[in-house]
Amino acid sequence: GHKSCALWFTGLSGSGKSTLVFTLEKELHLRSIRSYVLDGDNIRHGLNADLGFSEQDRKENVRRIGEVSKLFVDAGLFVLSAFISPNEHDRAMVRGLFHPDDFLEVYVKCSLEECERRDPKGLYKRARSGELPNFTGISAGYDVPKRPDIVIDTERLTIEESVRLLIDQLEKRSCL
Ligand code: GGZ
Repeated sequence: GHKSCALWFTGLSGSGKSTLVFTLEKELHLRSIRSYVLDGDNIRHGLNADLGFSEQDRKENVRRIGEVSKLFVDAGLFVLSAFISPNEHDRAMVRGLFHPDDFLEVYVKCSLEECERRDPKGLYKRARSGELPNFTGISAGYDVPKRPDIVIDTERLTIEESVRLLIDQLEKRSCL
C-alpha cells in the first residue's frame, strides 16, 4: 500500500480549490492511490449542516473537518480537504493533529479581484449588495497563509501545471 496523507486546500471562494482537488483526485486515481475529497458539498450539507458562517461556526467547521481528515489518514487514505478555512490559528490547530510528514497545507492563491471577476455562483455580487453577510474577502477576513507547504497561483498556472506541481511535491515528500 501507499503512504496516506492529508492535503489541506485553503483559499478564497472562487480561487479554484474544488477544480484543483477533483482534478488531483483523478490523477491520484490513475496512480492507484485511494483518495477522498472533503468539500462543502459533502460536509456542510451533512455533518456540519448545523453550522453557518459566523467566526465561531467557521472555527467549528474547520475543527470537525480536521478531525474527519485525520480519521481518513488513519484509515490509510489520501484526503483532499477544500475549505476557505480563513483563520490562521484554526489551520494551525488542524496541522497539529497530524504527524508533520502526513500533512500539507496548500494555499490556492488568487486575488480577490480575480475571484470576484470569476464569481461562478454570483455570491460576490450578492455579498456586495449586502444580501450575503460575513462573506470572505468582502465583509469577513481571510488570513493569507504565512508558511504554506505549497502555493498554487491559479491566476498564472493552468490546471494541468497546478496538478503537476502538486504531484511533484508529493513525490518529493515521499507521499507517492
Ligand atoms: C464565504 C460562503 C459564504 C460566506 C456561503 N462566506 O464558492 P463556494 O460558495 O462554493 O464556497 C464557499 C463556501 C465556503 O464554505 P467553507 O466551509 O469552505 O467556509 S469556511 O472554511 O470559512 O468555514 C461559498 C459558500 O460556502 N458561502 N456563504 N458568508 N463563503
